[in-house]
Amino acid sequence: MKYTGWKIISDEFENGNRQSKDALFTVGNGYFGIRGFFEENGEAAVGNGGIYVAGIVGKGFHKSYTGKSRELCNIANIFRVRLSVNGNGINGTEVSDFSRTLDMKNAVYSRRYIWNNSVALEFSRFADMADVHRVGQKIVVKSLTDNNKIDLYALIDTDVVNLNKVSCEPLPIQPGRDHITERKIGANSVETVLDDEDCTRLYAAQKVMAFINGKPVGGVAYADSRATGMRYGIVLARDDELVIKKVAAVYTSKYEPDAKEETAAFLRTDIDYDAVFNDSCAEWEKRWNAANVEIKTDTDDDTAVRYNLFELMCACPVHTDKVSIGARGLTGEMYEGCVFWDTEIFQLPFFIYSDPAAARRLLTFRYNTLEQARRYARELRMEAGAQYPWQVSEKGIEQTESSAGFFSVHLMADIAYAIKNYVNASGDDEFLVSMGAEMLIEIARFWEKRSIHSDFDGYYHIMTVRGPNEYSPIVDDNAFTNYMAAQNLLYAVAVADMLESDHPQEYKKLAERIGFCRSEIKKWKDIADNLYVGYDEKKHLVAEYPTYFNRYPFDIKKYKPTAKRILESGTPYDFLYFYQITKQADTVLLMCLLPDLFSDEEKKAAYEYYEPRTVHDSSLSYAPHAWLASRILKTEEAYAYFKQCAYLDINDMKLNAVSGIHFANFGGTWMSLVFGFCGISFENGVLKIDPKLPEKWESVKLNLTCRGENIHIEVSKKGVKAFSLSKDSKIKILCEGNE
Ligand code: IFM
Repeated sequence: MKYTGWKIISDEFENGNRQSKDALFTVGNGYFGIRGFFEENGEAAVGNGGIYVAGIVGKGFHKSYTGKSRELCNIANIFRVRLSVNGNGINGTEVSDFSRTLDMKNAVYSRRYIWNNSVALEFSRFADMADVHRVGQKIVVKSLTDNNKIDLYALIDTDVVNLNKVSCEPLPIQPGRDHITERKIGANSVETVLDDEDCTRLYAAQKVMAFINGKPVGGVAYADSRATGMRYGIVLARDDELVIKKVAAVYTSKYEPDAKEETAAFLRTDIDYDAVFNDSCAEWEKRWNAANVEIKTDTDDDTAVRYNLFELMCACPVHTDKVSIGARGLTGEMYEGCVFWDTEIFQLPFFIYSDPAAARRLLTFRYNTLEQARRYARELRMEAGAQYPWQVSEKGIEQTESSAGFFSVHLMADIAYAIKNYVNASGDDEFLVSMGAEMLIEIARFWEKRSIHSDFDGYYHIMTVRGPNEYSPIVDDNAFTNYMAAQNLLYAVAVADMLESDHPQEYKKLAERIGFCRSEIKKWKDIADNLYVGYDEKKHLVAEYPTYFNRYPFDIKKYKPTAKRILESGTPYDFLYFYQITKQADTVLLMCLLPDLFSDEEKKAAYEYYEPRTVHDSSLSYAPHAWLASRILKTEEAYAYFKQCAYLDINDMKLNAVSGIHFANFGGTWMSLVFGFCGISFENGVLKIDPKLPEKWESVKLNLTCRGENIHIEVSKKGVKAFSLSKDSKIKILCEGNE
């Protein structure tokens, strides 16, 4: 892999094993996620791609714990190309000078190679950030020899199947299911019906233009039973260049009520590819202005971090709050586009501080699914409150394949934590009044039902939970869960008080609507003050859960000799309960999220105890380790963990990027840099910067959005420079303790 600041480039052709890097080269705009697949022929069924549209799913076949299961759906291939040169279809042999590039500045993925020493080919594509329903594709065929007879079809092809859900198994990926039940093939447009419960209709249309040496050239309309488009039969002399420029648009009946009309309108409009591309670049420029991080270093870290941020922005819905970002975004079918706590705890902070409107939309998704969460709580026999499903579909329905989701209740705390985080940084009180307060009250009610008072020891206990450490699937008093729950309860009390005093009308309406009564608050305070957490006084050590210390030691090196998870090296899942083994950051993460509740001594004790017992069998583990290690001044150890985050997918360190890249980790990379190395925190209008940069970095420059102000920060070995770009800044900045 080559890194050039704004670009990452791979020149490995990897014939037969090509899909392993497809997810890595995904471009998107929150509506589309488009893997880096090859659009030209020669890829057989798995060459379909995937192109995913947020919230567009087909009928599922795996067993979900509740509800109907569904699969993220690979839509019609709007980039399909059939190409032959002198009657020979181009294929994976006779390829030279191959490279594929992700240009993150303009959000373009391109590939180039020479085929059979006769033509130089370049394919590039982008998902339009200015109008998210659109994509652009450009194909350049340059003749390297005389009289090359080119036959090129630029198509929309409905002959697609999903990739396979279990595609983290050894390559090549096996083709999955065809989710299209009906196809209407028109002239440069298709209408497909999916097999989901809504029988979603998906409309795709395209406009194609062709040029030889810059001069427009006509094509012939083409259609068969599955595909439609334009065909160009052309003879190229040496050095002649055929350029195809295409803009395609997709609308769906699930989210766009006028989908059919919108598609027809697109076909009627004159579309200028270059203008569409320029508008998209202009949108990306705005995003980068707010989000870019520059690291001065002689390593590749600057580009690698940018890659993490780029993919986060590609996955974030800008067009709706009816969907959120899945654990693997729209880059693969693992977890089927479902949303976990990954969004609130790991991804959201980046958006809170770079694009608060996007952060608000992501939280609004939780508000939009609050009713389903209430229903889920009742199904689970909880008489009050809301339980958000652990692995949730776009409709707010549980998709976890086992009952494990039921126990992963820290999600409620994570959502409430995220609301507080967002409101603190954005100052968006309107969100708190109109949506946040209701979610917080329902979550507080959930904790009230979930905590049990013991007359034996006088404490409240939250029993039978799965904390972030999923290798201890059912424990009592997980410290992460209990601490976070207590904070939620206190915040819910504060917000209810604020609402009653500052917004009495809204308070009254809400209280009536959800039957809320002040007397509930008393109990919340009592629970928050008396929730039990195991603690070793002598060692200043917080217990992940009280019986953790009594379990058997586990020899990680022996049982996890490779990067593969422990389970894949033959240790049965049920055996793991016996051991002091932590799948992913748990207490370590807690110390990062609530740093003011723990002393430096406790942070150090937690890191030193749990780090050697953590197997990092989840991509959510490295970032909290980098973050906490940097805060306790183990800077080089922190840097080693940071490297695992920043390059996790680029180097396919989890050996499963093929089934989708890891979005929690992308957010984790940002957090370990901003909150960890730069030591940035923002609370109650005060921005603190207390950095400790790794040896290999000379400086870091970044912008943060706090309470509507744009703050520019430069951290270097020599010191810190930070200022607000607003004239009447209300933010107090403390650099290493100095105002
Ligand atoms: O949410 C995570 C979980 O913490 C670990 N397993 C994968 C999930 C999705 O990323």
